[in-house]
Amino acid sequence: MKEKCFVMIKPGFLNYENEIVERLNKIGTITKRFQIKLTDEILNKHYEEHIGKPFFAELVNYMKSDEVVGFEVEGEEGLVKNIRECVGATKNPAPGTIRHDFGIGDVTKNVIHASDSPENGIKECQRMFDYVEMLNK
Ligand code: IDP
Ligand code: MG
Repeated sequence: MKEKCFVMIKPGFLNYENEIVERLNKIGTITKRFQIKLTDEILNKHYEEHIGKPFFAELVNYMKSDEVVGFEVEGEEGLVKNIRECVGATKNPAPGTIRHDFGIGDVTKNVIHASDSPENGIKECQRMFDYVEMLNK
């Protein structure tokens, strides 16, 4: 079964887009891209599972502070797992991962987002690219 993953370069790290794309291209195929500043409304949906957690306000404030770059990545079974491995852990990412290699050792400002399951990959790509398309109408 084909999989989709939503990947997003977080504010302040867009200068690493080429290096990040090079790594993603080894795992899957980038089929869509946007560059935009996100709002509270869409971030509340995207990070819904974290509403009420102590880091939520800081996370949303950071995520809307500047432009992000979003990608839809497509690939074969295992795509989402392989992208998550390439991205690295939320805390203390290992050397060789995107979060380690381009990061600044900050748990919130951790370079990149990637969907955590094939189901969420489809949902997040749909939501984000529908949103951007709606803005462009
Ligand atoms: P993930 O991005 O590795 O999937 P999640 O647990 O889904 O991690 O958390 C979403 C985002 O919230 C993280 O990427 C990070 O930016 C932020 N975050 C998660 N846990 C913490 C925390 O304990 N302190 C501060 N920020 C956090
Ligand atoms: Mg997550």
